[in-house]
Amino acid sequence: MQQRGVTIWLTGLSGAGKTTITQALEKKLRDSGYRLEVLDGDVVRTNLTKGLGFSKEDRDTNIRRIGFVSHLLTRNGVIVLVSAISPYEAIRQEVKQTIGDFLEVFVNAPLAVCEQRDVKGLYAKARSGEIKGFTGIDDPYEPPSNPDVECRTDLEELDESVNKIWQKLVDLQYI
Ligand code: GGZ
Repeated sequence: MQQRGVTIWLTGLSGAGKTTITQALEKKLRDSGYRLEVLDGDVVRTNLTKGLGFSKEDRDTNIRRIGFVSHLLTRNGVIVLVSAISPYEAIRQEVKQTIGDFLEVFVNAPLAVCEQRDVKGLYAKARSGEIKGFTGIDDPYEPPSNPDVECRTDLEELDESVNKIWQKLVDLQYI
């Protein structure tokens, strides 16, 4: 199938729902026959960006590398789903400029909600000081100033979030 490449970049706090939305969107796109690739921060950190930590410098390196691979795929007609906290606005903008065909999706849930979900118990560890520099606790998260799509995962159902992104892709004629 002839298809246009685009990077769909999900940014948001740990536990906001980036991976859940990514997996649901991935299934919907695959079921419709689109070629795509998923780059999840958590997974990428075990190979492409293995060894990097969570300082600002390392996070920026992580995002630049993910952005580099996303660019290669996007320009070859692949739909790329990126799921990474990507807490810094400037580097997200840099990647957006480089890739061009790029949608920034703000996966937004209040910190209190993410902390309550605490799927992996990381917030509890961050609060107790066992993990230092945890995004939202003692490390910054800069919300997107002008996201292409915003998903309020504390207020909307998963289907609604996925459909918002889907509709944006339709409107911009990527699908
Ligand atoms: C934030 C951390 C940290 C710190 C480990 N801060 O929710 P998760 O667990 O499964 O995904 C998070 C992941 C963050 O990796 P990213 O590549 O998305 O981050 S960034 O975009 O900022 O480079 C979280 C876990 O790693 N984790 N320590 N200190 N998240």
